[in-house]
Amino acid sequence: MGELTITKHVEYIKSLDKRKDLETALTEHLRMSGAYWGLTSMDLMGHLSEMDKEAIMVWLFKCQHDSGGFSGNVDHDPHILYTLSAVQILALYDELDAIDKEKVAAYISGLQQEDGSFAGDEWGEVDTRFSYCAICCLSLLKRLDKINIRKAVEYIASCKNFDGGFGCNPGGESHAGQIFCCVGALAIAGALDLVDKDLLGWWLCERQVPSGGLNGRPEKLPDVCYSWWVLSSLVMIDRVHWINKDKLKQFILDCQDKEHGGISDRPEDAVDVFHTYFGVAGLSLLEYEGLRPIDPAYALPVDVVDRIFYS
Ligand code: GRG
Ligand code: ZN
Repeated sequence: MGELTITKHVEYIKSLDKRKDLETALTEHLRMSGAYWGLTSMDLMGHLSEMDKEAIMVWLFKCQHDSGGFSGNVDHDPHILYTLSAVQILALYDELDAIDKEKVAAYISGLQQEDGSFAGDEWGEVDTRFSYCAICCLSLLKRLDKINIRKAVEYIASCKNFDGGFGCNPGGESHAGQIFCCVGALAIAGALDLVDKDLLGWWLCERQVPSGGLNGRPEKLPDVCYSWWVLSSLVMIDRVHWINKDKLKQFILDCQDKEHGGISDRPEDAVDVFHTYFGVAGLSLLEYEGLRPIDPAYALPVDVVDRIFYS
């Protein structure tokens, strides 16, 4: 089996800040999530201290709005996706006490709808991704009591399909990304009994293709990011032994740019920070030597989650 070229990936992530190319321009609006992906990868590889915490904190606070929500970058509109990323970054840096938690919690609870679902922002798009963001974020802030959690769980349960999977809305097709969101939210809410574990586990392990990689739906191509969406869901429902772990490890390692660092969606494609994070996070779930363990529900290193809840 090949090796994870940690030193190269660390250099790749450190170089992202200095780049001014097309990829940087295209992802400008979601920089908060990009920062979370890069910083979490660095922490899992044991190199977080090499990032400029001071500068990151100054920029992060510039992205907070009067509503309490965070935007993807300075001068953009707040959204629940970036609010979660900002809170996750603060958790990584043990700086959750540096924000007004009540204010952030009020922003999130204001997005809950009558049926228990969540809108992503003031424009009102509803999606189970946002249910996950709300529940994960409020749990990290210890403010789950600010929403109607019973209704939030009922809404997620209403998005469950005949195949055991979950979609973005009631009746929406099962997709591994949405399954992570629904299973993760139910895990945090203590409601995993609502998941049909054998049925869902079967659907999820069927995502492994002959190359060892995982896809997000039947008939689709494998992609490194599903090493997170699918694998974390399998771990949460205790069915990870239903896939071939060594073949998946090999697929992720084959997607590395061993010369310049970074991981791509499929072998030979161009690398990006999103797939670098999901490759490293997937290998961490597979207990790859030299990586720190990641929590499958909070998508943060286990010791960060332990520090919040057990110290
Ligand atoms: C903290 C890890 C973390 C996440 C925050 C944003 C979010 C919550 C979750 C997103 C879940 C999701 C829907 C992921 C799927 C992303 C993706 C690869 C979409 C592409 O889907 P298709 O169907 O592509 O267009 P395929 O792979 O099927 O060809
Ligand atoms: Zn992908």
